[in-house]
Amino acid sequence: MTHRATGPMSVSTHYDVLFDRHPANPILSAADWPYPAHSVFNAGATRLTDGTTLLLCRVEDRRGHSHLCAARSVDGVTDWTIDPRPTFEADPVRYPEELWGVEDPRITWVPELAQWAIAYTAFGRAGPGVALALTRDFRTFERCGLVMPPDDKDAALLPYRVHGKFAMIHRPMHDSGSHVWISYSPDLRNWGGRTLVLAARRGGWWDANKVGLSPPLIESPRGWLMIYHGVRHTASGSLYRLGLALLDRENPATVLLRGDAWVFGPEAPYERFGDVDNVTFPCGVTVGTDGDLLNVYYGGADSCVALATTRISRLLAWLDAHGRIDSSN
Ligand code: BMA
Repeated sequence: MTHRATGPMSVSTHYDVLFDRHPANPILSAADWPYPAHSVFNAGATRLTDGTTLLLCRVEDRRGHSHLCAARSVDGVTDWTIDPRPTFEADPVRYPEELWGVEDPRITWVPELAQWAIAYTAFGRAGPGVALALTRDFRTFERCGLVMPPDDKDAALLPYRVHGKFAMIHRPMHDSGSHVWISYSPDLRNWGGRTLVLAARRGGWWDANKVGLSPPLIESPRGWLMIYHGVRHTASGSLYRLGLALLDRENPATVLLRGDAWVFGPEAPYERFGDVDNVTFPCGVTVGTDGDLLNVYYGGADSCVALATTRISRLLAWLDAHGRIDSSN
């Protein structure tokens, strides 16, 4: 029997392929921008009432600071209409925590408020923290200010209250490791009841030391589906890959299943090479009209926006086959 040499650049046929990269990838980059931009990546995503896909892209300028800019497309892949100027900029005079920019938005439609809530990283002198803003149209925004003090990021609001309170997934950073937590609030401004949800593993695991929510939690018939990123530190830098977990619908602090293997990671050139090599970093998803198709929008190597598609049912089936209840070590 002959063996063909396969390096890490090639797709292994021995693991399930859960996500299909769109052939048009990368779908957006700085070259598409109507005003000077250094890089465009890590976009939040939602569908507007008329079915248009809206991406709220992180745009980095040549100062190294980021702002957010909306891009709209009927099919969610091509013909993007990009706002001619920044849609949501840092406001460091009124919000000093935004001194060095706003990054990595996660968008949640909140039926109770009839508004979208955008959780984003506010980067200031004290480090990255989590801030929240509300909008009805992605043109005007009401800021709630800093809701999780530094160092904290990778946050998204849940669309519904949990036991009477708003709930937010976030990722505080600690010397002991950076883990996924949930916090609760009666009014979106005051937060407490912090509870650990998903811990980074240790040692040689792909998700050792640092994990974080990627897109907002995805509602499924079985509970909240979580796509999270795990960071592996190597001699030549960090590897940002994605894993899956399923959280209890009524009590999202409870992990029902967590996979051991990562399910998506840097392979394509636009994921392997960029400002930060070897990064796949989704901040948003949209769900198809069938309630199952999942469009995952992700940053490639901190340099572009790319799209991968999958099915919620496919991810749940994989978790049933490969997930464990207690898989924290
Ligand atoms: C994380 C975040 C992301 C970024 C990633 C890789 O900590 O800051 O915005 O894509 O690092 O650089």
